Amino acid sequence: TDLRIGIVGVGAMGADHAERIVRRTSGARLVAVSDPDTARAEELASRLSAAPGAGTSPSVVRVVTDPLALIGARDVDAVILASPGFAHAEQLFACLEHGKPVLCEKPLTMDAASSLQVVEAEHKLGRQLIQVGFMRRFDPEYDALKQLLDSGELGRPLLLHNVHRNKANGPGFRSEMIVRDSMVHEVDVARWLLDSEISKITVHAPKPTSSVPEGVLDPQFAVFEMANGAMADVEVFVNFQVGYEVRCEAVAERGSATIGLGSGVVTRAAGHWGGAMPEDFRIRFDLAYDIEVQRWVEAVGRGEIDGPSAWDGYAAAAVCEAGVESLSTGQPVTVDLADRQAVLG
Ligand code: ISE
Repeated sequence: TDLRIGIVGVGAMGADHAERIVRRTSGARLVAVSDPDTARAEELASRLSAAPGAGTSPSVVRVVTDPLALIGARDVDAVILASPGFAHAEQLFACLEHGKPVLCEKPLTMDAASSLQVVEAEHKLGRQLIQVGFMRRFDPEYDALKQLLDSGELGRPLLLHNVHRNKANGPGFRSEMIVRDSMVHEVDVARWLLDSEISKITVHAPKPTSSVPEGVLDPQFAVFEMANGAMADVEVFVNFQVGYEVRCEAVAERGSATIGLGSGVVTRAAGHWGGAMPEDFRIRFDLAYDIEVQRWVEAVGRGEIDGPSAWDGYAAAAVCEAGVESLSTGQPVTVDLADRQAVLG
């Protein structure tokens, strides 16, 4: 039987996941959606109720106005949270209370303290119900880079250079959000690829691009110091104007490896070479999201998670909190991370 999924929040990301569940995920069925914009939720529900699905049964998607009612609904086996970060804490606690597995889009919560409470509450239950939507771990290019580094072929990784650019973001995408919603991906990538916690973060910002409102610091330039001695630098530029671009070069003792140089066709013609740039992350990471959700559905069937845990979400929140502080002072900030052993035993 299909895993019956409810989605909270059907903005850009939630609607993308809804399509994915209905059209491209096997062993899963979308049964309910919730969004403060009821008209948007109704439109999606009726469109997808008619859609031919990849699952074994046709989807009949209903709208549940109250997100907590959706989480508690008896016919919802598992939840995808694609609501804004500030709504996550309450919704995650509801998932834990009802014993519902949840794939939570980043950030886990808005600050380290509430993220740690989530980790502790889940730990008390004795089983992992929360997976965090750091989908880059499922991107075939990142995955290949991780395997290459883990193989030891290039020797010990010394540093990472990361570039993360968006075509544009609304004026509401403030400096702190650039850290918590965008840079958070590199925070997770660095922890995962380098297999170490981030112990110190410094976030600098050059004189901002003229495409942002007064007071918004875009682009930003961060340095992560890892507990194991490696380092990473990150450029995050969320109003690049040109298109979506995510690159990572790992430099190790005996070589380096770069990903994100442009998938698809690179042409050479008329004195130029190049390819197309995707509009946004839904296009660039389409396959990563498909793999993430398919593997999550299968893991939930086994009573497990298969990807970044609540701890990973908490660690990222703690780093971003320090990052926001560093952005305002320009000084390095030591990350105050709870002792993993003490929390998780
Ligand atoms: C967005 O929220 C994402 O998750 C994208 O992956 C990221 O590239 C973008 O900067 C964020 O705004």
